[in-house]
Amino acid sequence: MTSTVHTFCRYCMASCGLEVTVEGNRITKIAPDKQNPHSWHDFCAKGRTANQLVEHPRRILAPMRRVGDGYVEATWDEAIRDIADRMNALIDADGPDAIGAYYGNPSGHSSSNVMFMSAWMDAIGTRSRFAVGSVDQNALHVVAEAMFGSALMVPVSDVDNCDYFLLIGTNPAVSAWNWLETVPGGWQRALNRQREGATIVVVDPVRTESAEKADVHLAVRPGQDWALLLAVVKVILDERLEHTTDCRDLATGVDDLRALVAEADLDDLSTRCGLDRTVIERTARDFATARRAMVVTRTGISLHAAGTVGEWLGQVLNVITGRMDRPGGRRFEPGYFDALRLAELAKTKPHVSRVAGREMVAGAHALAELPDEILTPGPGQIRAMLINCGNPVISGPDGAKLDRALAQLDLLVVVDLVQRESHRHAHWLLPAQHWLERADLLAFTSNMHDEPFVQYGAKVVEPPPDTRPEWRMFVDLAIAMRRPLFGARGLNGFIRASRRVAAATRRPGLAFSPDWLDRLFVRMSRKYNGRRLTWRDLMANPHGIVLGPREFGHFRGALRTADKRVHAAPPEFVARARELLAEPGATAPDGYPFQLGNRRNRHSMNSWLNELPGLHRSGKRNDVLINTADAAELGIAAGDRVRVFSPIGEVELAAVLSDRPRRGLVVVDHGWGSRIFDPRGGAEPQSFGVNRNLLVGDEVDPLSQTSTLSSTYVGVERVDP
Ligand SMILES: Nc1nc2c(c(=O)[nH]1)N[C@H]1C(S)=C(S)[C@@H](COP(=O)(O)OP(=O)(O)OC[C@H]3O[C@@H](n4cnc5c(=O)[nH]c(N)nc54)[C@H](O)[C@@H]3O)O[C@H]1N2
Ligand SMILES: Nc1nc2c(c(=O)[nH]1)N[C@H]1C(S)=C(S)[C@@H](COP(=O)(O)OP(=O)(O)OC[C@H]3O[C@@H](n4cnc5c(=O)[nH]c(N)nc54)[C@H](O)[C@@H]3O)O[C@H]1N2
Ligand code: SF4
Ligand SMILES: [Mo]
Repeated sequence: MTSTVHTFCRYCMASCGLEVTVEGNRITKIAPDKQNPHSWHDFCAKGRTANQLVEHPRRILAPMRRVGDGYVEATWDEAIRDIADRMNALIDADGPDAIGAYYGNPSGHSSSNVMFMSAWMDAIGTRSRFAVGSVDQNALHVVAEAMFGSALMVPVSDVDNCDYFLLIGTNPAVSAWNWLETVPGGWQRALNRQREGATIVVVDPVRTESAEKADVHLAVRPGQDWALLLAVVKVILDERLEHTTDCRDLATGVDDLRALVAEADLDDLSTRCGLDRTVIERTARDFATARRAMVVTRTGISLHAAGTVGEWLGQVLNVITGRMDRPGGRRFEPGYFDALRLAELAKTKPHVSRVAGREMVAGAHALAELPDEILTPGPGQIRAMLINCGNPVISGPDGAKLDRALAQLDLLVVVDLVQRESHRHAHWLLPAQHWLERADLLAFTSNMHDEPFVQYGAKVVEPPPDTRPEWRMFVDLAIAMRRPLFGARGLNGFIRASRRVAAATRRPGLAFSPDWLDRLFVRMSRKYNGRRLTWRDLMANPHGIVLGPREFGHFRGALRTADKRVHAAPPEFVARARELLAEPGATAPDGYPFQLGNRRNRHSMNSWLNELPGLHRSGKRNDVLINTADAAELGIAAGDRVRVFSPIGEVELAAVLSDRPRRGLVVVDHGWGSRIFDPRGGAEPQSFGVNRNLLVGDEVDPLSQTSTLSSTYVGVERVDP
């Protein structure tokens, strides 16, 4: 029997609407859902081939326990019992921090995963929490918290009304317009605006696919956007080009900004960022005087030591030139559900890490600290880890050190679809479910859509019988460990009672599931046209519902700062900027004259779709992109084997010569070099390309604790054949 299901893709925040054809329980076709009123416009080959991961030949299909060098299948009862007993024994001996946990990017695309993982971490009381934010968007959280009062307050881009786009450290032509916002077809829409006369400026050390189409490409020195942005702010404030009303009424701290820029010298900043002073001045004037404009910042800024300062100054530009909450600028979308409020309730207690002595950011410690927290003996040492939706050996810094650390754990539990590099030492592999096998209603991201929109992400096929959703694993684990979910007494008993009732009455719907919370959040929804959203509305509209027009005027009221103003100059950011100004300009250390840049591929998703045949030609690897003039000096020709090395590691790849990267920058795609193991069949691991993060050390941006994945200095040499 053939049926059609409408849902949306949960690989990236573009959240493309999908029309999926199913025969029996098998997906035969995935196409864009052109009846989706909001979000199908970025539809790409990753979404089109998403069934390949569902049917991955090496997929983990039942809990698997390590025995010697291999794995054997076990029941869920055995798995949960064994993990619970071993974790409880470690907690009894060493305290709760002996149990560490890491959650990666895909966990955020599920409505229940992170919530119940947090419930479980709260249950056991561990503070050994690590998350993908420290290799991605922590700077955004830190800046949003300090300036707007909530780490989750992320203004969205009003692309269709913008006349001047200043895009910094982002390549939307490849990555889609997404970080913590969903702007469907954002890049195409920006190009449409360009055809209507808008200007697109791309700031990137590489002439990317996006930079190619831009009106202006500013090839900034890697890691020095803060200097460029400070210079732009300086020109605007010195020349009195700011938006006087917003600087007086909406924001506080503009005088502190004035004091800061008075100490900076334009020529010095220009030297630091490697861009001509006249170009900076022109950019500042054009941006400030454009009718409608926005700054958009992304991972190209955040993955550097000055990432938070860069992210902050990007938002400062939006604020001081009157772009917040105005057409063509950055708007606050309230969403159908108040995620900011929930985030306040779910706030993690502050904690200082044992070895590095650093605070948590956005509820977790930095991934860069994880190896030492495992390797350093003493009270609080991590002895067991749970990795949920993550591949931190590939995605995080110094993968070799993390791999060594993971190897020495008493217990490593992995929750994933496939066993990858970070999972090779796992004692237990717990089989998760693909988003095509589950329903999601993403209340937490409802204020990240660029128009008021909601869609119930329907389940398309039934999951393999012995796989489970993550929330269920966390609930069962907490119950088996006899530790109260969310740290709230009574909840475990309630869930168990609901399961007993469901079993006795043979009505599985009576057993607790996160579906209940989704329904509750819908019941709490904001009113549109005088009425609240209902569950029935959602079910009756499988393509999703545009709840109303884009509204302006919600920003001020949504601010969570005590004085309801934007804090334009949080003291810790100003102090850090002064520190950066006092440091001499960045210079390469002896023997490592190049900086290691980074790229994404349209057909890869971080470290996890590279092996799928529908996405990459067979034998596809990552290579190293070298500026043609640099290559000539090094005696490297196209196709040569090249060694790229840093003080902590080396990798070998084929050279591709190009004038796209700035001189002094070599670029290697991230996410490659992850082996794919075969726990069921026992076949040899497969591997594609090399992991460029093996070259990255544990340096972090001190304000956001984000790893400096895009600043590493490396040497480059030809490998003699
Ligand atoms: N050099 C460099 N490094 C980077 C970046 C960069 O730009 N440059 N980018 C960074 C960024 S932005 C990110 S987000 C991180 C990503 O870092 P991570 O999130 O740690 O790693 P991923 O590569 O996304 O791996 C995700 C894992 O989740 C599994 N998975 C997929 N769906 C599900 C699911 O529904 N349930 C479960 N349980 N598992 C699932 C996949 O099989 C895969 O093993 O990498 C960061 N690392
Ligand atoms: N196809 C595909 N799409 C994706 C993903 C994917 O893996 N594949 N990942 C998704 C995820 S998890 C995320 S977080 C987003 C990320 O979305 P983006 O942040 O747009 O990611 P990138 O395409 O890596 O673009 C980052 C750009 O920053 C540039 N850059 C590096 N260093 C600097 C610098 O110092 N200054 C400036 N100005 N630029 C610099 C790089 O050259 C690169 O072009 O993409 C999402 N979309
Ligand atoms: S992976 Fe592709 S299809 Fe899926 S949401 Fe992102 S852009 Fe859309
Ligand atoms: Mo990311």
